[in-house]
Amino acid sequence: MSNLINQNMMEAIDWINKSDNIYLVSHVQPDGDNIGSLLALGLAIKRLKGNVSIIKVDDIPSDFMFLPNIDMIKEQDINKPIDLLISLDCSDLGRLGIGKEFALKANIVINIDHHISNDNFGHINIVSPSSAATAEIVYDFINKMGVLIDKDIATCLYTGISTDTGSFTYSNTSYKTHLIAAELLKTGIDADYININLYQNRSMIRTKLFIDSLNSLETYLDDKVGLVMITQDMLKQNNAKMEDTEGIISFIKGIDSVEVACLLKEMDQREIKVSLRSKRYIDVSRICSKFNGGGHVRAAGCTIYEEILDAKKLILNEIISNFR
Ligand SMILES: [Mn+2]
Repeated sequence: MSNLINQNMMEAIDWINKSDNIYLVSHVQPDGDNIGSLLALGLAIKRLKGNVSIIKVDDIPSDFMFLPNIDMIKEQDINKPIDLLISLDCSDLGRLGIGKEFALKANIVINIDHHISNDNFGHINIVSPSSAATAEIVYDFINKMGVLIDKDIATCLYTGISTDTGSFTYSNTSYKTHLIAAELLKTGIDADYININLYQNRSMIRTKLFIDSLNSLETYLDDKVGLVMITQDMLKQNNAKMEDTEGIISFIKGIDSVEVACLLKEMDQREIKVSLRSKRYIDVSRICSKFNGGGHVRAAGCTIYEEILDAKKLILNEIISNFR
């Protein structure tokens, strides 16, 4: 860990110790890393201070309802005083959704994240792009707080790390990732139970949407680019929700010839959420930054405010130009 991060962590812990009314928040469209990080740090601060509020900014995907103390994440009253707000796994205020209002109201904002595109919006910024998951940073942070990492906290951190590394297979997985995972396993968490809940729990609705989406797979550049579009019509036909697209993009990336996997999600008629993954050499965060998005070198996203076929053309052009 760098000196600066170390120093900022100590300063952040100082603020936690001297603040009442502490709020935690993370990005909309939650994933395992942000929910795991929220609950882990929430539990740790609760141990230390007796009280903490976690702001619910979006619906929690059913995949994560098994996590201990998941009901700590709930809608909060913006009219109450906010001394300290800690944002987790979020690169900019805009991605906090309703949480942005809370952040603007807070006296102090601490920003803990691992996205390379993080714009350091906090008063204190603990941003470590070399960390595979925000949960890795939170692991160090809780240790520095002097709070014991028990089974509940470990289950949440393990979920964050496992989901953000694709079960320890993505290139962001480091020796440190495994060291932390080993320490978490040492607490006696039930990794089987976590894995079954995370990875062997796909609903039939999701499975049918999956089949449908793969039937519409398009490939470009001698199959180096694989692309799938999920429209509102497809969701309706399958009785599915947008969160049911989970897993599709990594399946496309799993095709031998594919370097860049692209998933377009029609959130609204002129609001297309684009997810990109790359395997070896294309920097997808650079592609997404052209559309005001961002993320990581091998996993990034952006939103294009066009109809889905126009959005497809725009993102494809940008992807293809990155192969030259
Ligand atoms: Mn993350």
